[in-house]
Amino acid sequence: MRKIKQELNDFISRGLDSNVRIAVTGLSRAGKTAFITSLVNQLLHASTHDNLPLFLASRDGRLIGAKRVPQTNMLVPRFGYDEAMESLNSEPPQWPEPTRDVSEVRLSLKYKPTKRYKKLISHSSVMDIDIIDYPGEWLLDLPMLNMSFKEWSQEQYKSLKGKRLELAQDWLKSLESLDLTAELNENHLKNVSALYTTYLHQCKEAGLHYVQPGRFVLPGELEGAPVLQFFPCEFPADGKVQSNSNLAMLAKRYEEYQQKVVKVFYKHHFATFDRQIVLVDCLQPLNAGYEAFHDMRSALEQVMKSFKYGHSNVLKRLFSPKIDKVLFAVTKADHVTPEQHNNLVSLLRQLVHPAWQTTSYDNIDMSCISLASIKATQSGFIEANGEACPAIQGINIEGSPLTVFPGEVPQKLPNESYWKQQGFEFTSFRPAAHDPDSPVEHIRIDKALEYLIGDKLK
Ligand SMILES: Nc1nc2c(ncn2[C@@H]2O[C@H](COP(=O)(O)OP(=O)(O)OP(=O)(O)O)[C@@H](O)[C@H]2O)c(=O)[nH]1
Ligand SMILES: [Mg+2]
Repeated sequence: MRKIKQELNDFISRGLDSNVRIAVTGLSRAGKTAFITSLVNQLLHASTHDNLPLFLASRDGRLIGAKRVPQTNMLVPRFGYDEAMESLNSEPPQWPEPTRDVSEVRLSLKYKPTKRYKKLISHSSVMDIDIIDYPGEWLLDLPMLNMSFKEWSQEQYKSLKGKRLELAQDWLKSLESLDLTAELNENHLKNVSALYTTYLHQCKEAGLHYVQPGRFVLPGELEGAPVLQFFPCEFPADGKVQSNSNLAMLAKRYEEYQQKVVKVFYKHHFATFDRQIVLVDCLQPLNAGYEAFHDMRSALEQVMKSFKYGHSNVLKRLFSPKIDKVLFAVTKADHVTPEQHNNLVSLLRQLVHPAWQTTSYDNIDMSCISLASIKATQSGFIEANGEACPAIQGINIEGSPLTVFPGEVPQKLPNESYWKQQGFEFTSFRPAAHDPDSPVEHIRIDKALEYLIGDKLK
């Protein structure tokens, strides 16, 4: 009898709370895997440790516990939490492997509700959270939905300047030997596409993140598929596209990419998200230079357009919006001393606010924070010239102990001459060794949690 009552209670409370789907994105290496790993790790330890003081349900002792449960979406690969923890717990500790595709993990949170109607039904409620990891590069493809192959090609040619033009040389040369109007030669198209893909990869390696099509650099399960074998090209002067020509095939693949890759992502994944966190690594483009920094700004502006679906006809036609909160978080804050954290947030705001403010985002709340998912350094002070200077201490990637003042983070977007004069050099650190029975050390993961799900645990 007691068991039936308990099951009934669980059923009712689950029915009331349902679940929240939190999407985690960011351009490659932004820190998505580290963030999800830490978030899961923190929640699993929350009932036994005081590790989340800024997450009110936890601080107030209302979070009874969290456990991992099997995900219900069978079509999406499982997020590799165990593999990531294994890397962090290895000797010496390692960062988790880079990931290339969408994946998800589900947690079930049991908590004491504060809302009266919930309390009347049961002393405790259950909320499932799905955390989804997907590459931010996929959001860069959105404008392609509004462009024909010809228009898209023209846009891509326009962007061939500076570093991009330099990197594009091999691909552009290979295009010279391709007759677009000639009869289809699949092998030739494959070879030129390979060079275009290499060019996009090289852009990313040079710190230029705004690349299209996004799947070319992060193909996931589509690796090698013909739908990823096209490239922008200059149309014949008369604009005619002969059937069965190389050009006709390129245009066909582009359309297939729009329909079967871009639209499918928005319809089957994006449409299901309730909350979104966009992770941004500001330090990598600061290290890389002026062009990289401004390129990241364009990429972020592009990413933001996906949250503008209230006004976007393309997205409106595809699905009805669900995301009502977006959190932008600058990651790896433990690379700099704590008094620089405000500057990190201020820099992030400058990247995000102009684009956010010029568009009215229907009923979407937005906030910016800085965080470190997995703290790799300890902060303190060192004495220099008789004065106490802030510093961080950790083990660098090569395995040597390092104590440094990593430098100031500019509060505002620096101009080009700033890089010419001094530049930046933020060092990478190994994750810190930690006791597997304790949660990993973090900075403000709890603040992110409060923003993302605090209101749902009332
Ligand atoms: N110090 C420090 N470094 C971090 C932190 N989070 C991520 N990193 C560094 O950033 C790298 C990339 O982090 P990931 O979590 O793998 O980033 P990702 O966005 O999942 O990367 P992809 O899967 O390649 O797209 C790691 O290998 C670390 O070197 C952090 O909290 N602190
Ligand atoms: Mg990853």
